[in-house]
Amino acid sequence: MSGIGPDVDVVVIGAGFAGLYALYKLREAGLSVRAFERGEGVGGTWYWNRYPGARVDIQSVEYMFTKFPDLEQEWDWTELMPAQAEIERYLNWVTDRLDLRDQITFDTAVLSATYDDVTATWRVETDAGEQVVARFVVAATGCLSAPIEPAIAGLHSFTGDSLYTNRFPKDGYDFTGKRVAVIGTGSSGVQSIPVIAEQAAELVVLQRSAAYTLPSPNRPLGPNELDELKSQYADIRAAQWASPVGTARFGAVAFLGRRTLTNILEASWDERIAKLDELGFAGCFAWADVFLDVEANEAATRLYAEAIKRVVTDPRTAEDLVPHYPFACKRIIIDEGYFETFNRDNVRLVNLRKHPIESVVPSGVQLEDELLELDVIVYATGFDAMTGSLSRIDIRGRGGVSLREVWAESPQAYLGLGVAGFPNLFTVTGPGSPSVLTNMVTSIEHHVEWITDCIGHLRDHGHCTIEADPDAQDEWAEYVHTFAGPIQVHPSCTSWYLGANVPGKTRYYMPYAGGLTRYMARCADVVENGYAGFDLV
Ligand code: NA7
Repeated sequence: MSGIGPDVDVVVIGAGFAGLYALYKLREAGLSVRAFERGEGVGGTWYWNRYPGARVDIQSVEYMFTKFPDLEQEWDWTELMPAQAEIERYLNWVTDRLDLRDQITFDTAVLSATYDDVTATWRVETDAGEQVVARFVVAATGCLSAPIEPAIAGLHSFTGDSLYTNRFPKDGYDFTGKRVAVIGTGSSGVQSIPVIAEQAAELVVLQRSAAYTLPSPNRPLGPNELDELKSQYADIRAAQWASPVGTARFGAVAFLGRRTLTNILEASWDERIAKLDELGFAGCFAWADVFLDVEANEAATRLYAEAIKRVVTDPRTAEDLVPHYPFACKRIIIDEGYFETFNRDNVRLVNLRKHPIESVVPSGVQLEDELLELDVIVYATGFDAMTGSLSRIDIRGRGGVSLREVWAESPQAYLGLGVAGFPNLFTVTGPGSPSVLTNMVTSIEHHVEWITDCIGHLRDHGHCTIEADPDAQDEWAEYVHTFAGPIQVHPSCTSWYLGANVPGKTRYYMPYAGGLTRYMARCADVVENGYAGFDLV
């Protein structure tokens, strides 16, 4: 650490999609940058979540950086929707092609970041004992990177293998011949269960809330298909950037493109069933009113129960697999053979609402009415989303105020990018950003470019600091709330969008659901009006 002035212009925390792009753009802008990454490699979410079956729900040709026309021609995707390993390979390739690796300190977590009012700098401290003073901090810490440990008694008493989907062993795990339980049926559970079932001797799925999941349209890209797509990249990019969700080709929700204007509430049961016959699971939701109206949503769930019955042969299991909260209040899952897995002889579903877990014990899981003897427990129990990764760092802004404490009360960030009281701290995909409701890569590119331009503006105009104005932040938060409809904030919804999956976390709808295009226009407007809502000093 130098005695006078900062060591670097910017510290970037994280080396996933956001951190890598931030590193590239900030360096391109002529700024000195250091990045710290907790993992041993790049990838962020795609580094840690290497559980069997992990796959993105966006088409590969849109789940990549969009601003490198030469580079994108060189990268060959093999599937319509890539699996974790391929995305991780892509990010490593990009890192090397853009020559970013040397600027990243791996295997190093940032423990604290403290703002100094006098020098207008941040002192960043790592778990390796290093201290770096920077003018700006760009938190590229991801929305789904702070794992939650499930509140289950005796968790650490188990003498078999405990695995976590969100930090799955790097060399994989062989479930062959093992008695396995998976706890959690969100995206990670639903994607890993069919793969584990194929290997395990016995698999028990411990389900607290049933999942809404749709069959994945994934397939290998056919011969010449990628060449054809590459020749259209310019058009694909234009369509992507014009789309409110940052993806024009719709991976998981392809059925949305086939949505009719018919309301499910105006359709007879026979008409609803006809839609199921035509579209399968997607037919439950291909109605105009399902995403807007709670009653319509309930009708869709009844149709979904019918769709499950068509696949799952055991009636009690089929019934237990029906969710009891609105469709699309949580992120829609895509799966490969999830419901079919429950027809296997070695797979059993336990409905935890009827048979709660008492505790984990040395030999397995003790339910209220049964002991499950196990060799392996897989926890697919989720994240402290959107705020958790930053709240776990001791971040102190003006006057020593703690971001953790500020966000515990109300997780707000102006435009999702900056927090009042924390000058020169940028939160890529922070609460109040469209991020998780869009293609993350597209949103990340937008946010990072906005931040880079902003820092360039400050430098060019001789400003030392930028800080969100508390009133502007409040107004933004109110505006963000206008987009959270009755489905998203339904009392029965325990989504991570609401923070409702974390015991004790304030129930607060965090992402901006107004669409990326509208959001980008607003961000541009803020800039045109001299960074309206921010104080520049
Ligand atoms: P999710 O979607 O938060 O799912 C976590 C699952 O774990 C969910 O089914 C939870 O049930 C369950 N869970 C959590 N704690 C417990 C305890 N204590 N006992 C039993 N079951 C529990 O996380 P994922 O990793 O699957 O997916 C996160 C995102 O990654 C996903 O949305 C995609 O965007 C990609 P609950 O629903 O809380 O009743």
